[in-house]
Amino acid sequence: MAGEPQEDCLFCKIVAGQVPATIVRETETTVAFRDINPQAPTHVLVIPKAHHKDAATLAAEAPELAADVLRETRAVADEDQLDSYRVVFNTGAGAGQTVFHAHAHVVGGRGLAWPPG
Ligand code: IU
Repeated sequence: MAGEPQEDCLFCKIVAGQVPATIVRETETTVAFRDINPQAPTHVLVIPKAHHKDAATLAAEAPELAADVLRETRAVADEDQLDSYRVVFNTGAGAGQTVFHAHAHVVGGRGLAWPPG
């Protein structure tokens, strides 16, 4: 069923406390933790606690939860005192998505080029 935890999902395991992560914020519906392979001084992932495989599915199945995730990206940026930052949802393997539980990358703390690679 949409949103149910998946046994083989790494991020569901982080939500359940079964896999360690450096958690920076948690709300009733979301968790934010530092990426284990940071690409910038701030590189935090914001995920919904419920399992949705990517941002498109999340927006379609649970739009209020998608808004919660987006709101939390701002809170993460505030916590790290970032005026400028980038929010990225890699969506699909061809765009670099490797973990199929929706997540927003919050990246900042250095200059960011555009277009991205
Ligand atoms: P992607 O957009 O699906 O490629 O992002 C997945 C991210 O999850 C990637 O930046 C990894 O470094 C990160 N990550 C993590 O933070 N903790 C983990 O245990 C694993 C991946 I596996």
